[in-house]
Amino acid sequence: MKAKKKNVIAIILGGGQGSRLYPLTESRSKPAVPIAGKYRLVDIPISNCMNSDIKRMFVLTQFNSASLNAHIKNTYTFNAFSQAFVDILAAEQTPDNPTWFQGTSDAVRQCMPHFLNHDFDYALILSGDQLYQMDFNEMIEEHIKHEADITIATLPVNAKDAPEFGILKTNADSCIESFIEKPAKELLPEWESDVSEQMKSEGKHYLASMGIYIFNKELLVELMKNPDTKDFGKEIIPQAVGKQKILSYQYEGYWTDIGNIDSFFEANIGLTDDIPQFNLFDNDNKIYTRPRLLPPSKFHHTLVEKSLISEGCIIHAKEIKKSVIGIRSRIGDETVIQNTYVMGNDYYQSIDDMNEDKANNNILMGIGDNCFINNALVDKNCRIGNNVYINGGKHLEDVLHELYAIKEGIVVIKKGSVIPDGYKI
Ligand code: ADQ
Ligand code: ADP
Repeated sequence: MKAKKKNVIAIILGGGQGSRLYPLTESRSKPAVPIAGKYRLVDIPISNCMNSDIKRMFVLTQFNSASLNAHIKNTYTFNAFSQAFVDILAAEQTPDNPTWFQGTSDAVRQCMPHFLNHDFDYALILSGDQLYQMDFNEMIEEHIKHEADITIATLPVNAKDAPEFGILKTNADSCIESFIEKPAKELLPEWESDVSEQMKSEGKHYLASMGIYIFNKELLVELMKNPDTKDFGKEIIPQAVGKQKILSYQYEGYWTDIGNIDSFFEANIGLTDDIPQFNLFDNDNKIYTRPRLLPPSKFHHTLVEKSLISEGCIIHAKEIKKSVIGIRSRIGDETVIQNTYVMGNDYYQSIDDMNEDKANNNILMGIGDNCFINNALVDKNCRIGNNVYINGGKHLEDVLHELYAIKEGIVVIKKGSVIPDGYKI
């Protein structure tokens, strides 16, 4: 029998209000948040799709920021004969639909007419805020082989993390027999699964949904007809259990949610480990992003330890440790940066511009001289003066300030903030 053609579109859920990543999402949509110095969040699921040969992608977002548009338009330009595309679909008000997306499946439901303009047999639904590398072809092959209606990617998690996820149990054929969205801790004992010895030894006894789904087209069309169901985890999946054949596709590689400040920070700083769990240095699984044609980074006399330095930086600093430094960063003399993600700048200041700023006692773009920055996220286009002291850590309480926010001890300097000389946090 001839193998069935894998005719797949990808639907990337680009985020609701983005409140968990605030203030990084104050002026941009979540998929446009810069990650790892030179990428944006949306590059991760898009790259996974491209590396899996899935080249028709929709990014669903609550609002369409200029930076997301520019990034997608300038990055994912395909040959006219390839049929490949990345389309941004933003929540839109129409006469019958005055509201924003009310949840993940509501977002898919509202965009259904756009998907149906294309020929497809399977829809691959992905989250936009996860860091992982996965070959979706294997998952699609399993879906087809088992003649499933829905397939969910799953991974074993421990009891501490289980209440954050959809938790499920399968039968001997890996079909999902029961599912509960974000179970209370007290309910967990009923939800243990028979996981591999390796996972047991790591205390990971529960099978969690990764929020990655394959749906057969006809079923998706049918399920999306009901405007009362708004969310995949809360409604669509639990209601499909027992009615549809739902396969669990178990994954045991590195995967992490980067939907809040704490996990976003950890994921970025984790890239500076000796052997990071997420591999940016992989010939076969490239992470795509915008080719910006920036010059090489230039250092004066800096001790750099376990750090990622992006292109186009001019760095005088004394010391950079366990940090990720983004494109076009400028860092002044004697400055020390530790455990920090500096996102960089969108453009350079010209020499004339800098001289004018100096003459007017304005602070230059980038980070000044003699600063100390630890446990922080510095958003793009900030102007941090001289002798600034920012020491994040658990000793700090959560704060929302005009220039910055503190969340779980991480100091987030807002995009474009001007931090005066000698400022202390
Ligand atoms: P959560 O991650 O809590 O649980 P949710 O917050 O709904 O689910 O987000 C899923 C994805 O959809 C995220 O990428 C999010 O940004 C995006 N999203 C949310 N609301 C959206 C909207 N209105 N429009 C567009 N995109 C939106 C889900 C499942 C769990 C599963 C975890 C795995 O419900 O069962 O275990 O994902 O992370
Ligand atoms: P990234 O992909 O991280 O945004 P870009 O190369 O796209 O990096 O950055 C260029 C962005 O900065 C563009 O959106 C551009 O319009 C903006 N930009 C360029 N020069 C200036 C400037 N002088 N002032 C403000 N914004 C600028």
